[in-house]
Amino acid sequence: MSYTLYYHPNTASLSAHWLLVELERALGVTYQLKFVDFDAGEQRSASYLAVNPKGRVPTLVASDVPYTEQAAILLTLSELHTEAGLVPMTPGAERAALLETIIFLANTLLPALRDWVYADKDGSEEGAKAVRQLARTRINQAWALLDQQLEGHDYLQGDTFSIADILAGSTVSWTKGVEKMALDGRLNVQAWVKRIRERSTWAEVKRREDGWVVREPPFEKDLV
Ligand SMILES: N[C@@H](CCC(=O)N[C@@H](CS)C(=O)NCC(=O)O)C(=O)O
Repeated sequence: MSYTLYYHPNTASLSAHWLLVELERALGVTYQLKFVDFDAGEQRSASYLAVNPKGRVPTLVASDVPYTEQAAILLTLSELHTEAGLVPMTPGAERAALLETIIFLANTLLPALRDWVYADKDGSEEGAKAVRQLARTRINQAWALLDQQLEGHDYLQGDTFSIADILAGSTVSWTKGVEKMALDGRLNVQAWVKRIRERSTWAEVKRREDGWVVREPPFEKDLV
C-alpha cells in the first residue's frame, strides 16, 4: 500500500502523521508527505478540493483512494496494520472501549477545538467570542472526563498505548491556550502527556513537520 499524507504542521493532520511514524518504526511502512500551505490558501485550491472537497487537512491517500477525518484515518490505518498493536481488533470490551473513546473525541473535543481555533472564520467576528466561550467550556469538560479515564492508568486504553492516545495527545500542543486547557490542574493528563511525549516517534514527527510551532493566537490571551 502506498500512502501520501496531506498535512499542515501541528494541526489536525498531526495524529495521522504520528501514526504513520509509529507504523514506520514498528513495521517499516513508508509514506510521502505533501505540505498544504494555509497561508497561501492552498486548502481551498481546485487541485486540493479535488482530493478533499472539505478543504481541510488531514487527507490520507492510500493507493489512490483519499481518506479524510482524522478519527476515521486512524481507525483505517491501524486496522490495515494490526501487527503494530495500536487498535484492539477482537469484538468485545476492549474494542468497545477504544471505539467509545475515539467517538467521544470526534464528537466532543475535536469540534470544540475547531470552534476554539476557527470561530471567526467559520462564523463571524461578532459571534466569535461567545462561540469561543462555549468551546472553552466543552474543551474543559472533555479533558476533565479524560483525566478521570486516566486515573490509575498509563494510557486512555488502560495499559496499552493506542490510537486513542494519538488522537487526543496530538491535539494538546496545537496552541498555547489549548495546551493550558488540557493540562492545568489535571495531574493524570499531565503525567500521560509526559509519558506519550517520551515516545521517540513524537520527537520524530515534530522533526519531520518542518515549521512545527505552538501558536499563541491573540484571542487566547483574553479568554484563557
Ligand atoms: N473533522 C476534521 C477537522 C479537520 C480540520 O479542521 N482541519 C483544520 C486544521 S486543524 C484545517 O484544515 N484548517 C484549514 C481551514 O479550515 O481552512 C478532522 O478531524 O479531521
